[in-house]
Amino acid sequence: MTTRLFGEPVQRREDPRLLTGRGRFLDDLGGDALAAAFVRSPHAHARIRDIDVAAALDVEGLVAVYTWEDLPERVGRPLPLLIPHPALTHGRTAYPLARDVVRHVGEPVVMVVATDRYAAEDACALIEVDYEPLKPVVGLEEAVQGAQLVHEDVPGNVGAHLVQEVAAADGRGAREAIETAPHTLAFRLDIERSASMPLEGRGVYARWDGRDLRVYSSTQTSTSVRMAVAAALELPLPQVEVIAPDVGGGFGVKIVHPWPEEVLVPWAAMTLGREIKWTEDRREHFISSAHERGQVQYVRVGFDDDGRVLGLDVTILHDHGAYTPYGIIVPIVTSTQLLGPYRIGAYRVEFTAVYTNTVQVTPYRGAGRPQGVFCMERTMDKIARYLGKDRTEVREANFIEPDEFPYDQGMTFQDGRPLIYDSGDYPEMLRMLKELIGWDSFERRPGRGIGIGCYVEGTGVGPYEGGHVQVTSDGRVHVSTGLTSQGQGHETVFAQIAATELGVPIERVSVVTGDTRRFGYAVGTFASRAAVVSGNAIALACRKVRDKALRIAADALEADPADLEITDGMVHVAGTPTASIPLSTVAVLANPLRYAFDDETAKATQFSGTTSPDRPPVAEGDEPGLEGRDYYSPIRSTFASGMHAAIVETDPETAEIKVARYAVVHDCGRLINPMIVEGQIHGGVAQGIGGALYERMVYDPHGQLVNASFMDFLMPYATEIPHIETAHLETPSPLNPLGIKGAGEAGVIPVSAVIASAIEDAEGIPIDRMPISPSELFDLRSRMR
Ligand code: MCN
Repeated sequence: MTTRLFGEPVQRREDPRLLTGRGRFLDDLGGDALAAAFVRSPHAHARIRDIDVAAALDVEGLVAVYTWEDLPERVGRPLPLLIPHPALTHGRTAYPLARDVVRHVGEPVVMVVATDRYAAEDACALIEVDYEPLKPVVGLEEAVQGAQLVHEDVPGNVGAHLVQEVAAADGRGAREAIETAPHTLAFRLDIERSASMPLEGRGVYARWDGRDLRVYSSTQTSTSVRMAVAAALELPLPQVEVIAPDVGGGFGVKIVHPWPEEVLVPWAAMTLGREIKWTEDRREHFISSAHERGQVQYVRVGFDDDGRVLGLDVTILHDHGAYTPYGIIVPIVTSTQLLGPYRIGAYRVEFTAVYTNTVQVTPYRGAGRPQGVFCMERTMDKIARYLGKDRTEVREANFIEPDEFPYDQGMTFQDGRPLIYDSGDYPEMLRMLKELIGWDSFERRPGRGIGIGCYVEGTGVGPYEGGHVQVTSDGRVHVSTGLTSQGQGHETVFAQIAATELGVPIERVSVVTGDTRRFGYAVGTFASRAAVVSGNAIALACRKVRDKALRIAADALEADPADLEITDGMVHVAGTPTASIPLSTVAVLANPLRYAFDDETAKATQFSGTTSPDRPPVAEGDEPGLEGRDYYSPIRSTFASGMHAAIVETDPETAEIKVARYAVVHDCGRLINPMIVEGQIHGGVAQGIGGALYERMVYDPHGQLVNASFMDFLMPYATEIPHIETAHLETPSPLNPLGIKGAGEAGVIPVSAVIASAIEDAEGIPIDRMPISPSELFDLRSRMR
């Protein structure tokens, strides 16, 4: 049995439980709880004149009705603005229940608590809210005109404006470099809104026992929900526990905290002294959670005869929806990571984030990068087309070379840290991709095209994560970390890390995530950070435990700790497996208070283990037990990278678009589990194909989301997703002990750019917007004729 499991395609340990219906998701809990439901605004923009709840009070089973007026000061104030930034001069967040103005369809206005959801929904239907409709602001163009304001005190609807500029080596700015470049191009790109669509929506279930509050939430960040709830309800942190049970997907939307419901449900549970649960329905998810993407980009580029970019000037209009709970992280990621694997002469990027009367925008898998990559990769393709060169040749001309790492792009990230690429090998990656897809032998013909897209992704952001590792006297290893899991396979990969570090069979390792009772200090699962940040923290905690185990075993074996190693759960002198002691025994020796149960006599005994009479049972500075805790706090992001290629076929009559082949070369440093990484990439590519060809939020001029259901919002089925061919390149990160980089968002990032590249190749028509449907391609063809 091997214990060197790091890097092995170990089967996902969580799957048998989840696939046989033994998962416990939010709605599987709290069967006896009261149900909450919400009256939500039917208007995109309106003033609330009056709320009449009288008719609802007669509904059988009704327990309570709350409007903003009923909330105590700390609960009723605007929700937190999580990541402030100096450029976000007019950040705005919603009240948990609308106070006087509603700013998008779906905004919660009244909360109802009843004995069951039917009664709660019946009561909601009887509540009359008197609205004075205001003119809504829908769409970026309307927002920038500023004739109508989303927030009365935000002039021009501009929440944030930021310019970042990196000069060329000769000191010239991007605009000057473009003016004097041999060739220039200018164009506009449109990326429509989409959103995370986890199978399980949001949900929260709370119970209060008069002293402690326990909250279950379908969240990506239980520790932050805990802090937010404790602050809002004025409870000391130790009296609040937040547990993320099994979570059926998140894809970004569940990092926002607290959601209004995450404050209101616990508050009502405390107020009524009853258990309360709310689970989001699909329509609520569409109109009351968060969306993303949604940008218009104006691009100017100057380049030389080889296609080398001398200057790039990008102006971005970013649609923020009605509120900015997550600050301006999305446009910041777009603007700072847009440059990808390229060494660009001079770069200027300017973005304006504007408010509209639509659902707020917060990060969705890829978090601003798909938009940035769409911009950069469309630019590369256009340069190639202009110069009549192969698209890969132009990319190669611009690549950062392997000997240029660490490479500083000159940009500053949200947290004020510089964006420095730590490692990578882009030319080799391109060579691998071309071979995988057969780029050089591709037979182009009308209606059949090949496309390419390259990207880098800053992953593993801080500030920190922790790991706790305990070996019990039965030789089992219990690992806990505070971040949550939504399907990424953490139970497996963290067990692989612990098994490898401690030299124990993986069957003996168990992993707990997302439970503040087990681990209170954590940040959360987003930004492809769990493997890097928690993974390294767990490895460091294991190393502490290992050192202690070797110390104790050395005493017992009368050996030098330096001569010992652990294999298959046995500590032994290297090269002499007979001189050994099981890790389980080491765990017993680590605790001077022993407890033993005799099966024959069915008697338990408890006693203090023998120690030397001249030293205390627990040495000064030591702790009882074989366990350890450690934290890992990255100095800055580590940069994963990837290149994708696709072959697309378009129907000459119907303009139907089919992705015939899809190939990925990916570099996330050292792989913990290649099978899980491939699964992550496959899921991401599928999501990306959705974004490229199907998924969009369609608002009418009144701000109504007209496709707010799975009947109308198209998502790809397995039948639309081709087999995805994957190859890995491993350039270890020099920044962290395990040499890893993140992988969770990688699949989705370049897909729109790749599909656009392939359709353009098949059709000979510029594809400057995403998504693109058959009818839009049909229209483009008609216009080109
Ligand atoms: N991994 C690995 N080796 C590496 C890097 C990663 O084996 N060198 C493994 C990790 O151990 C983990 C998985 O790949 O099991 C993803 O790792 P990581 O990149 O650290 O991403 P996170 O675990 O932090 O997950 C977050 C990421 C994000 S940001 C979104 S959005 C997303 C995603 O993961 N949402 C998901 N993948 C998802 N997958 C599912 N099923 N559901 C979601 O909601």
